[in-house]
Amino acid sequence: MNALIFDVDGTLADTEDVHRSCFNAAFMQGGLEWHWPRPLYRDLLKVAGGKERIGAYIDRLHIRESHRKALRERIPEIHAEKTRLYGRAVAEGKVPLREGVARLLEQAQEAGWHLAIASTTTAANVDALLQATLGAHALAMFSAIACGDVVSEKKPAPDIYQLVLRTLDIAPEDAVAVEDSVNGLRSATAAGLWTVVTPTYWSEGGDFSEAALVLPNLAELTMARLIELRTPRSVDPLRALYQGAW
Ligand code: XBP
Ligand code: MG
Repeated sequence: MNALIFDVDGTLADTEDVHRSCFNAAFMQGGLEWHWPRPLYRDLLKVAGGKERIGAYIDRLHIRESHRKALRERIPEIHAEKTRLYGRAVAEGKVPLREGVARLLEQAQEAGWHLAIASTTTAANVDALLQATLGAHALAMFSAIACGDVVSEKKPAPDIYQLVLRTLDIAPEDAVAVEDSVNGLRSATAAGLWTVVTPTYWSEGGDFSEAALVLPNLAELTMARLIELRTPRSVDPLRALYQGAW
């Protein structure tokens, strides 16, 4: 059996601006005078994972080491508030699925493929997004959901994809990953996966040279086309000779 493994943030939905607003709101509620405008957030996205991203930001601040240490200790509390705010925003329907996603999920199921999730984001965020966009039974559509801190090394390390492959008990050659970012692509390809990339504003312009396919969105991809692209074409020697392919 084959599997289609989806990243969440940027791939299933363009979530990052809502993440960004929730980070900013959590900073304000925590009495911190931090604000992440879009260009800064785009740069900070090079660090996968919200807690790690806050840590990277604290590391950039020109402050005393004792102050830095105190701020670092506050990361779990700040991030928990950000997660609460994000879950509420998603449940209110603020984040729709990207174009083509719902149809591709449906076609993959019809074709008898497993559906799976490999994400850096917190599990509660994934649950909230899937249920708000695909309905109450959304979680049951996926044969494996791996996210957040279940692995010690987040993307671009291959761990999260390797975990999904182990859970499904399938080889990388029998799966396809769908990603939106350089970190995600590196993670999936390091796990040996054939990867489709659909960038967003937050990830466009990255080096996607290792991707099997780069598309502006998934509206351009059908399951039939994906299966065709994945299947190594048998060469008809006579036809190849006439077409000068030898
Ligand atoms: C997504 C992320 C996430 C979100 C924030 O990466 O990096 O960290 O921005 O989520 P990917 P949390 O799409 O490559 O998995 O705050 O829950 O960590
Ligand atoms: Mg992503």
